[in-house]
Amino acid sequence: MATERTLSIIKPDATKRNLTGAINKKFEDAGLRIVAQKRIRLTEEQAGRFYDVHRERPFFGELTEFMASGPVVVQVLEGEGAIAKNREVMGATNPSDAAEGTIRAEFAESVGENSVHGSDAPETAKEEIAFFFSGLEIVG
Ligand code: DAT
Ligand code: MG
Repeated sequence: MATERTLSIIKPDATKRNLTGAINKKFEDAGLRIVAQKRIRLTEEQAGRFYDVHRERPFFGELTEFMASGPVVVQVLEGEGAIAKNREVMGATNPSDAAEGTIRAEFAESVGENSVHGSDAPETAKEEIAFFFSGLEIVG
Protein backbone atom coordinates (compact mmCIF):
# COMPACT_ATOMS: atom_id res chain seq x y z
CA MET A 1 0.00 0.00 0.00
CA ALA A 2 1.27 3.46 -0.87
CA THR A 3 1.88 6.42 1.41
CA GLU A 4 -1.21 8.63 1.29
CA ARG A 5 -2.43 11.91 2.73
CA THR A 6 -5.93 12.54 4.05
CA LEU A 7 -7.80 15.56 5.42
CA SER A 8 -8.95 15.35 9.02
CA ILE A 9 -11.06 17.82 11.01
CA ILE A 10 -11.42 17.80 14.79
CA LYS A 11 -14.97 19.19 15.09
CA PRO A 12 -16.36 21.85 17.50
CA ASP A 13 -17.81 19.34 19.99
CA ALA A 14 -14.29 17.96 20.51
CA THR A 15 -12.34 21.24 20.61
CA LYS A 16 -14.89 22.53 23.14
CA ARG A 17 -14.17 19.56 25.45
CA ASN A 18 -10.37 19.98 25.08
CA LEU A 19 -9.97 16.67 23.24
CA THR A 20 -7.51 17.76 20.52
CA GLY A 21 -4.55 16.06 22.20
CA ALA A 22 -6.46 12.86 23.03
CA ILE A 23 -7.64 12.58 19.41
CA ASN A 24 -4.18 13.33 18.01
CA LYS A 25 -2.77 10.57 20.23
CA LYS A 26 -5.19 8.08 18.60
CA PHE A 27 -3.91 9.14 15.15
CA GLU A 28 -0.25 8.94 16.13
CA ASP A 29 -0.69 5.61 17.94
CA ALA A 30 -2.18 4.23 14.69
CA GLY A 31 0.93 5.31 12.76
CA LEU A 32 -0.60 8.39 11.16
CA ARG A 33 1.72 11.42 11.03
CA ILE A 34 0.24 14.93 11.46
CA VAL A 35 2.05 16.77 8.64
CA ALA A 36 -0.07 19.96 8.77
CA GLN A 37 -2.41 21.38 11.40
CA LYS A 38 -4.21 24.63 12.19
CA ARG A 39 -7.05 25.78 14.44
CA ILE A 40 -9.61 27.91 12.61
CA ARG A 41 -13.22 29.08 12.89
CA LEU A 42 -15.39 28.35 9.84
CA THR A 43 -18.31 30.48 8.70
CA GLU A 44 -21.54 28.65 7.81
CA GLU A 45 -20.88 29.56 4.17
CA GLN A 46 -17.41 27.94 4.27
CA ALA A 47 -18.78 24.87 6.05
CA GLY A 48 -21.46 24.64 3.35
CA ARG A 49 -18.86 24.76 0.56
CA PHE A 50 -16.81 22.07 2.32
CA TYR A 51 -19.88 19.81 2.75
CA ASP A 52 -21.42 20.74 -0.62
CA VAL A 53 -22.06 17.06 -1.47
CA HIS A 54 -24.58 16.97 1.42
CA ARG A 55 -26.42 20.20 0.42
CA GLU A 56 -29.70 18.41 -0.40
CA ARG A 57 -29.67 16.19 2.72
CA PRO A 58 -32.17 16.99 5.52
CA PHE A 59 -29.37 17.50 8.06
CA PHE A 60 -27.39 20.02 5.95
CA GLY A 61 -28.48 23.11 7.93
CA GLU A 62 -27.79 21.44 11.25
CA LEU A 63 -24.39 20.24 9.97
CA THR A 64 -23.17 23.61 8.72
CA GLU A 65 -24.47 25.45 11.80
CA PHE A 66 -22.64 22.97 14.04
CA MET A 67 -19.38 23.17 12.05
CA ALA A 68 -19.44 26.98 12.42
CA SER A 69 -20.37 26.88 16.12
CA GLY A 70 -16.81 26.83 17.47
CA PRO A 71 -13.17 26.29 16.58
CA VAL A 72 -12.12 23.32 14.46
CA VAL A 73 -8.63 21.85 14.01
CA VAL A 74 -7.97 21.01 10.36
CA GLN A 75 -5.08 18.69 9.69
CA VAL A 76 -3.35 16.56 7.07
CA LEU A 77 -2.54 13.01 8.15
CA GLU A 78 0.07 11.00 6.28
CA GLY A 79 0.89 7.30 6.31
CA GLU A 80 0.54 3.94 4.60
CA GLY A 81 -3.07 3.68 3.45
CA ALA A 82 -3.84 6.82 5.46
CA ILE A 83 -7.35 7.36 4.05
CA ALA A 84 -8.72 3.96 5.11
CA LYS A 85 -6.63 3.85 8.28
CA ASN A 86 -8.03 7.19 9.42
CA ARG A 87 -11.61 6.03 8.72
CA GLU A 88 -10.86 2.96 10.84
CA VAL A 89 -9.50 5.00 13.75
CA MET A 90 -12.51 7.38 13.51
CA GLY A 91 -15.17 4.66 13.63
CA ALA A 92 -18.66 4.69 12.10
CA THR A 93 -20.52 7.98 11.51
CA ASN A 94 -23.09 7.15 14.21
CA PRO A 95 -21.22 6.62 17.51
CA SER A 96 -23.68 3.91 18.54
CA ASP A 97 -22.41 1.86 15.55
CA ALA A 98 -18.72 2.70 16.10
CA ALA A 99 -16.34 -0.09 17.13
CA GLU A 100 -14.86 -0.05 20.61
CA GLY A 101 -11.68 1.99 20.94
CA THR A 102 -12.46 4.26 17.97
CA ILE A 103 -12.54 8.04 18.33
CA ARG A 104 -16.29 8.24 17.72
CA ALA A 105 -17.05 5.38 20.14
CA GLU A 106 -15.05 7.11 22.87
CA PHE A 107 -15.76 10.77 22.25
CA ALA A 108 -18.67 11.47 19.87
CA GLU A 109 -21.87 12.86 21.38
CA SER A 110 -24.32 12.01 18.56
CA VAL A 111 -24.47 11.25 14.82
CA GLY A 112 -24.29 14.99 14.13
CA GLU A 113 -21.75 15.96 16.79
CA ASN A 114 -19.34 13.15 16.06
CA SER A 115 -15.96 14.73 16.87
CA VAL A 116 -14.05 14.12 13.63
CA HIS A 117 -14.20 14.30 9.84
CA GLY A 118 -12.01 12.22 7.55
CA SER A 119 -11.80 12.10 3.74
CA ASP A 120 -13.39 9.00 2.22
CA ALA A 121 -11.39 8.43 -1.01
CA PRO A 122 -8.20 9.59 -2.79
CA GLU A 123 -10.00 12.15 -4.98
CA THR A 124 -11.91 13.74 -2.07
CA ALA A 125 -8.75 13.71 0.07
CA LYS A 126 -6.93 15.71 -2.58
CA GLU A 127 -9.78 18.23 -2.94
CA GLU A 128 -10.32 18.57 0.82
CA ILE A 129 -6.60 19.08 1.56
CA ALA A 130 -6.49 21.81 -1.12
CA PHE A 131 -9.62 23.42 0.43
CA PHE A 132 -7.65 24.23 3.62
CA PHE A 133 -3.92 24.04 2.91
CA SER A 134 -1.34 25.31 0.45
CA GLY A 135 1.55 23.01 -0.42
CA LEU A 136 3.91 25.17 1.66
CA GLU A 137 1.91 24.45 4.83
CA ILE A 138 2.31 20.66 4.55
CA VAL A 139 5.62 19.39 5.90
CA GLY A 140 6.06 15.63 5.57
P1 DAT B 1 -18.78 10.76 7.71
O1 DAT B 1 -18.48 12.00 8.51
O2 DAT B 1 -18.63 9.51 8.53
O3 DAT B 1 -18.02 10.69 6.41
P2 DAT B 1 -21.14 11.45 6.11
O4 DAT B 1 -20.19 11.89 5.04
O5 DAT B 1 -22.22 10.50 5.71
O6 DAT B 1 -20.35 10.80 7.35
O7 DAT B 1 -21.87 12.72 6.75
C1 DAT B 1 -21.12 13.90 7.02
C2 DAT B 1 -21.52 14.42 8.37
O8 DAT B 1 -22.90 14.82 8.34
C3 DAT B 1 -21.44 13.42 9.51
O9 DAT B 1 -20.13 13.29 10.06
C4 DAT B 1 -22.40 14.01 10.50
C5 DAT B 1 -23.50 14.58 9.61
N1 DAT B 1 -24.59 13.60 9.45
C6 DAT B 1 -24.59 12.49 8.68
N2 DAT B 1 -25.72 11.81 8.79
C7 DAT B 1 -26.49 12.51 9.67
C8 DAT B 1 -27.80 12.34 10.23
N3 DAT B 1 -28.56 11.30 9.89
N4 DAT B 1 -28.23 13.27 11.12
C9 DAT B 1 -27.47 14.33 11.47
N5 DAT B 1 -26.22 14.56 10.98
C10 DAT B 1 -25.75 13.66 10.11
MG1 MG C 1 -18.15 11.77 4.67
